[in-house]
Amino acid sequence: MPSSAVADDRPLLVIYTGGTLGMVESERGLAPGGDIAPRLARALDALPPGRGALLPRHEVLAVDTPIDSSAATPSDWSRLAGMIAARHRDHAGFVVLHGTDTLAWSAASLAYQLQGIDRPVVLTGAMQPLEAPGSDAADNVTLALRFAANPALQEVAIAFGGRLLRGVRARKWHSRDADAFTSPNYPLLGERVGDDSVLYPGRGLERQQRGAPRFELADYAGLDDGGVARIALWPGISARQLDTWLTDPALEGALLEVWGGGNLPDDPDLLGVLARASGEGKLLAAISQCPHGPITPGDYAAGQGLATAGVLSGDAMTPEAAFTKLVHLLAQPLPDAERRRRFLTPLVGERL
Ligand code: ASN
Repeated sequence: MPSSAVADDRPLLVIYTGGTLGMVESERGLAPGGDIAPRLARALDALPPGRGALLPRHEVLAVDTPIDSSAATPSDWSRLAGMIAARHRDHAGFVVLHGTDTLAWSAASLAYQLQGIDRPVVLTGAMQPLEAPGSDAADNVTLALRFAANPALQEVAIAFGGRLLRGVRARKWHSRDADAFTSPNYPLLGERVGDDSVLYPGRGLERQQRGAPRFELADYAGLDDGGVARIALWPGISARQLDTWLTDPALEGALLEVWGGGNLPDDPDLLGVLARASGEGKLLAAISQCPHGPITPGDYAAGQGLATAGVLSGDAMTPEAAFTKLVHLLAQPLPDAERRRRFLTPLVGERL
C-alpha cells in the first residue's frame, strides 16, 4: 500500500452515466432509465447476506441525460473527468456506472485526464439491467464499491465479472457473457475471492501514484466531429482510400491498425500519403491488429516505412488507449514535438 494510503471516512460517489445496468424496456427495446438511486439500493438490498453486507457508504449522482454508451463522444469523456475532478476532495473514491460498449474507452480517457489521482476511480456496468432476473448488475456494483473503498488503489480501473482491470489496458471482449472484459497485455489488478475483493501485489499499483494529482482537464469538444480517426488496414487498401481519410480538413490525428508486429504494404504511394499527412502536422500512430503483443516496426522490411513516414509506434496499447491518448494530446495546446514525445512516453501505465 502506498504510504499516502490512509483510511478515509468520506462517502464514495457513484456516478450514473447510463448503460444497460440502468436500462428499462421501451417500445424500441432497452433504453436508459432514471430513478437510479432507489433502484440501485433495492438491488443491493436484495443481494444474499455476505455479498451485500457491509457495503461502503456511498452517495449516488446521475448525469442529466443517461445514454447508451454507444452514443458517447470525446466531449462525454471530458465532462465525466470534470465531474470527478470537481468533487474529488469530497469522496474517498468513485464508482462510475457506464454502458459496457464504450466503457473501456471512457476508462482509458479518464486515466489520461485524471493523472496522479490519489484515490480509486472504478468503472463498472452490466450485461443485464438491475431488475432482470439473474442480472450481473448488483454483483458488479458491489465489487466496484469494494475496490473503490480501498485506498491502495490510486488509479482508474474497471471492475467487472469478478475481476479488476487497469482501465487503460482493458477491452470489451464479449458481446453477451457476464465476463465481458479482458486485459490483453497486462495482468489483472485484482479479483473477487469469496466475498473479498483482493488487489494483487506486483501489478505496478504504486507506480501509478507519483506525487500530487496533476489532472490534465482539456475540453475535447473540438475533436468530436471527426478530429481523430481509427483506420484498420485491410488487404488491398489503396493509397487513394487512405488519402480520403487523411486529407479530411477536420482530421488532426489518426490511429492506424496495421499487421502483426508493425507491417504495412511496401507501397510508395501509400507511404507517401502517410508521410504527407504527418508532414502537415497530423498526429499519426500505429498499433497492431493482433489483440496480443506489441508492434516493433522495423523488424521486417515491410515495417520500415512506418517510421520513415513519421508514424509513431503505439507499442502494445489497446485501440481504446491509443485513440484516447491521441484525443487527449491533440486537445491540449502543445507543440507538435511535445505531443509526439508524450505519445511515446508511458503516462499512466498504458504502454511500456
Ligand atoms: N449498449 C449498452 C451500453 O453500452 C451495453 C451495455 O451496457 N451492456 O450502453
